[in-house]
Amino acid sequence: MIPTTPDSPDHSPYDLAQEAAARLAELTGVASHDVALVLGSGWLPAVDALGEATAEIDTTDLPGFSAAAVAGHSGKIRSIRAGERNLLVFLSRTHYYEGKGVAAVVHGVRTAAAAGCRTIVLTNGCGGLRETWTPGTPVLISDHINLTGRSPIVGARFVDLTDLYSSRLRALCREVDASLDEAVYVQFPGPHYETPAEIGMVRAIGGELVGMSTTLEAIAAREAGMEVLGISLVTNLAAGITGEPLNHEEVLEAGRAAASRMGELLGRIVPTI
Ligand code: 8IG
Repeated sequence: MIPTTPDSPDHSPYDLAQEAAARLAELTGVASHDVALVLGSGWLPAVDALGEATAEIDTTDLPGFSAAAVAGHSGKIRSIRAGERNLLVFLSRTHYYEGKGVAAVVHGVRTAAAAGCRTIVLTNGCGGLRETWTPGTPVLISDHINLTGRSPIVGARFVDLTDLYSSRLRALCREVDASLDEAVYVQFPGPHYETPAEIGMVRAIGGELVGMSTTLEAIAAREAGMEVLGISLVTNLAAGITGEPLNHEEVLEAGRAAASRMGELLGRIVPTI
């Protein structure tokens, strides 16, 4: 069980991440990693385009991780050697809606930071509000609105979130693929999808991507001093836009169908960052 305050004297979430990183180094044989990636719904098949795996471990072999709960998310961490860099790839994440607490949601991010990563790529599958985004369209996250009402940070630590989603990394992505759009990502707590009225609210507040992840991780990454890139895969139009109900299987299928494009995209972006 992860303590919820960093003030608990002998075992803060930051200490637990240090322990996880030390065990990760032992199990992978890689002393330090450079770039972390978190793969969301639909992104898993893209991992093979990143390079050769030097090790793959179960998240549950590291202190502080519990078992993955969602179909389409496997609880594994892969260490990949890509050119001169060591990539640390989380094939799944802990979602806020699992109810394990905010510290559990960001434990992977803090472990990546403790393992040496200075850059993190947060991916997700999400709903889109722009009708031109057919299922399988990748979109860069330009900023976020966190509707969980929670923070991964506890106590008087006032972390700046200006340019949270690095404009430098976004520009690099657009050099690789000039067709990439950018939009504001809105995180709802989930696990239910939105009502059409809630999607109307998202539009009114300036959001065009809706999902159940990423924002708390991005905040924890910034707190840890990492540069953050966020990429959403729009797997469905948001509720009420098409008039059809949302279906989790269709969402997974759109991800599978987009896998080769996402693999190519990540495979071209990661070497540039
Ligand atoms: I994939 O339409 C996926 N995840 N909140 N809304 C929310 N999360 C999602 C959606 C969606 N699609």
